[in-house]
Amino acid sequence: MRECWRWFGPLDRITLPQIAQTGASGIVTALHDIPAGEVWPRAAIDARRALIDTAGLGLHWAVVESLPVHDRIKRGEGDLAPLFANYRTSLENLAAAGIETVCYNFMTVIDWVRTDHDLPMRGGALALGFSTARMAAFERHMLGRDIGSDYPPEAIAQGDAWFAASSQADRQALLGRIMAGLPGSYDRFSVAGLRAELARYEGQTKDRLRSNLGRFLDEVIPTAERLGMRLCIHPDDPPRPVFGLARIVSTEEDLDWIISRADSPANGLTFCSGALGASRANDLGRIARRFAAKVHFLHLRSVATADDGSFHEAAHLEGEADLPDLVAIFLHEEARRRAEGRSDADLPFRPDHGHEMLSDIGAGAHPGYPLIGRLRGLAELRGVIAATRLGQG
Ligand SMILES: [Mn+2]
Repeated sequence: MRECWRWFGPLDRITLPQIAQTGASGIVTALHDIPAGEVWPRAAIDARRALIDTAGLGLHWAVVESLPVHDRIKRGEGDLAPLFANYRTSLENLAAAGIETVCYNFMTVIDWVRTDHDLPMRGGALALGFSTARMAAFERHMLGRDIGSDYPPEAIAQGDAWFAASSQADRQALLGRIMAGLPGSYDRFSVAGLRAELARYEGQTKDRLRSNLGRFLDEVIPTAERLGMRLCIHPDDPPRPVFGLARIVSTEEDLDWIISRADSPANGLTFCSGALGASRANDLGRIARRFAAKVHFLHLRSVATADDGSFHEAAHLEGEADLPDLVAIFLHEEARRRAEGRSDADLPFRPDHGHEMLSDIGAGAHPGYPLIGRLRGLAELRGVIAATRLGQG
């Protein structure tokens, strides 16, 4: 398993020499400054790769996360031929630079959602979390949505009580934390802006969203396959509807639909134990065993869930995900690939998120991406991997 680290590029406060000190060798990054839908030019890809290669640190660009899918493709809106052509050109440019693994997602409007960025853990570390009560309060009282039975009745009642007691500052802070998951920019939607954006997805049912993903796969998978690339879709985070938006990458059945939709080695999955693990209906071990052959990239972390669907991000070896079991499954898969002489037998993985802790506090990392918290996760996983390898002989 190839130890990787997500780096947000030259503007990331965490530097390549710091990443080298964590022991990771693979860099996971993207050209975040290029708007979704535009071509990633060969020169820009080469410049990013050169930054990583020429640092003399033994690092290489292992995975693109993410090559974003334009919202119009997700909505199936208008003439999409130029957008599909641009995506294929970006894949060709990445392949020419030697990059083979490309992560993407099919979440609409917002990439990930948390209501809390600073839940106190033991000794003062801070974790990300999702409260169904406060999400229900936000949707019902700030967004003005009819949330019907989207959330459990007790969560809705708790959310009503939270809202009634909240100050204007509490509400603004909640809006800021929820909107932090907006992709690609630091513009935060206002409530009015979010409402307008959501209106563009009215009538976008699960079936329609699936057919739009199917069309995307039809358009790009043959090119990826010809280039020897591996696309890997990231699950919805959290794996439940938010803002009433349809979700199609949340369950085992969803993953089966995606894999069955295009039978190609280029059509694969990012196995994110944290995103999938936030739903108790997902049996992580079962999903990992079932789809191991289609997994091209691993995000390893663990969450602790509550009865009402709330969760928080636990330390990597705590919470409910059995990461040692998942590591064993994927080491086994690597051995199987190696026996077949495959070139993709070294699976890239990264510690996906970590607590803000020690010198992370106040250091201003991206939410979920602090230096020390992820270093702790990576080091623990490295130990698990080494011990499991010994056990598997
Ligand atoms: Mn993930």
